[in-house]
Amino acid sequence: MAESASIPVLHSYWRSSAAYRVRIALALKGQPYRSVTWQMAQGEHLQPAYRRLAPFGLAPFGLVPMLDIDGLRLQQSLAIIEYLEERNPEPALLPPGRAARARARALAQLIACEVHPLNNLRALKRLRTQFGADDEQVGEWYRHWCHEAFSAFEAALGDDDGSPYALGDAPGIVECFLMPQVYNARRYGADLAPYGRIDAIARACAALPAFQAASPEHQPDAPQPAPAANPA
Ligand SMILES: N[C@@H](CCC(=O)N[C@@H](CS)C(=O)NCC(=O)O)C(=O)O
Repeated sequence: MAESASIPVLHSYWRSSAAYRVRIALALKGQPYRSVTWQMAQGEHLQPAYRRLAPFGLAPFGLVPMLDIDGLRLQQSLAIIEYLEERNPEPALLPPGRAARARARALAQLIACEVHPLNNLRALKRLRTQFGADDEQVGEWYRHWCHEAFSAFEAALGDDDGSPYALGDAPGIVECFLMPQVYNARRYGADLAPYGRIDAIARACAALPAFQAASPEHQPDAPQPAPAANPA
């Protein structure tokens, strides 16, 4: 059956790592889309204008992203990416073979389920409002969970097999989840030196146009750099 011809709309925020995952997947698939952005820093994702768009009441927290595609409004980055994979199987984001796919999903979920919820905006805000945590303490919290997850992730990647990517010779679902977490980790000053494979994967991905197009600084709502001063 022919898919709807209308261009998908991604509800996004430039710094949202869950939206960043979906942007990478869309770019790797070569799927054009339009962005509608909600300024999370100003709480726009919590306002009725955004919340009423969510179809299944899945947005008690007004979560970003949401993908409007084929007449559906999809939430949860993993579900969205799996939908894109089933809709347009090539280029594949999941590796061939049940066992390899289970491994890829496990690595993606290590990021999505085990660390990201602990580092999310509302969790970090709660540390401040309920426990009076300051910037330094919030940073410590972030880096603690990031190191726990990255240690497990690095171990789960196993020995270097010569490929610059996590599984196989092309980036896929694992990189969709890993790259935004690395971006956040750098933002919070986590030391990535102990994670050689993660660092190598992130460097390989950063060189690819799909990852560059999806990166936070290339989003329409990202702060624009100040224009260079006119040389006298
Ligand atoms: N499990 C969700 C997580 C979505 C999520 O947490 N999004 C963040 C931005 S990265 C958000 O909307 N946070 C709002 C908040 O914490 O108030 C997914 O994978 O899509």
